[in-house]
Amino acid sequence: LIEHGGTQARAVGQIAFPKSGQAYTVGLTGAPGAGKSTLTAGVVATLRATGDEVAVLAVDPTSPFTGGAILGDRVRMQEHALDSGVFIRSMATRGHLGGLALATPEAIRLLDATGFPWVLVETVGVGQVEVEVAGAADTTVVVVNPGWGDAVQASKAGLLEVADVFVINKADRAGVDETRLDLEHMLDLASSSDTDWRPPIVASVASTGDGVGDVVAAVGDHRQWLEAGGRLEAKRAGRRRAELGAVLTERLTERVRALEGGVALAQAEEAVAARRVDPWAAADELLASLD
Ligand SMILES: Nc1nc2c(ncn2[C@@H]2O[C@H](COP(=O)(O)OP(=O)(O)OP(=O)(O)O)[C@@H](O)[C@H]2O)c(=O)[nH]1
Ligand SMILES: [Mg+2]
Repeated sequence: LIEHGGTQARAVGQIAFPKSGQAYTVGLTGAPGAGKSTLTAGVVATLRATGDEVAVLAVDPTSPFTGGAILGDRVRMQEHALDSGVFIRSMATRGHLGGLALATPEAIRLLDATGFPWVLVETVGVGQVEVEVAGAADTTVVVVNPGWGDAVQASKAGLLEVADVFVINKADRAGVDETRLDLEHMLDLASSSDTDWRPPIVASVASTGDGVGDVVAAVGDHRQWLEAGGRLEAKRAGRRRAELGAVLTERLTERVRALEGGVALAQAEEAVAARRVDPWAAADELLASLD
């Protein structure tokens, strides 16, 4: 329902909101094929070993009626398919007007409200919305691979800013040290103060499970840091504020969209085309007519 958006999604959201706020959310993002799903499966296994239940949202930005990625995720997370303590959903927006940016927080809240103590969100770190979605977690894990340039690509994609933990996955390949140096260097340039959190850099081989425990430990360290001094609550409050802004914009866009095909808009277009009115004045008039 949430993927489709509309009034039913709202009804679900209204029930979920007051029951939410307990789950810890972890975003995992990085370039296509970096090993996010494999790593996520490993993280799920580690968390399950403590007895905690885990929900995974694999956000698929590529297709509104998603195809390939779902199959891939199912295969990579197959070991958890029969575990009733694990919920895995590959999510596409289908019809939600606000797109992934608005649908994902609602989906996370629902999973939170149903009692999962952990919600993991995997997105491909290409595109502003996907990075934004992954960054809107309590802890964001950015996955890169060894080799010159991968860290630079991550930086260009805006992943540096959202990273709380860096993982150099596929550490069975050459170039781990170079990538670590690249990341350290970029963190040096970006660091603003000594009291800020400096993202740790962890190496892993997700396909064998090596280092996955270190990734979970680094997430735990960041969580502890956030929970000290009320940082976690402040971060979540900031997120809700940003969400309000996005919802407002979306609601206004919906109302403007409702003008399409109507007489008022056609007349305004005609007036602007004929130079009788300037575009700003025409827009103000149309907006006033919405009320
Ligand atoms: N050598 C090696 N291969 C790995 C490692 N981790 C994952 N892989 C392989 O890399 C490929 C991609 O892994 P995925 O987990 O699907 O990567 P992803 O980032 O989720 O990919 P997308 O969701 O398609 O962007 C698969 O064939 C994995 O088996 C690793 O640590 N070392
Ligand atoms: Mg994947």
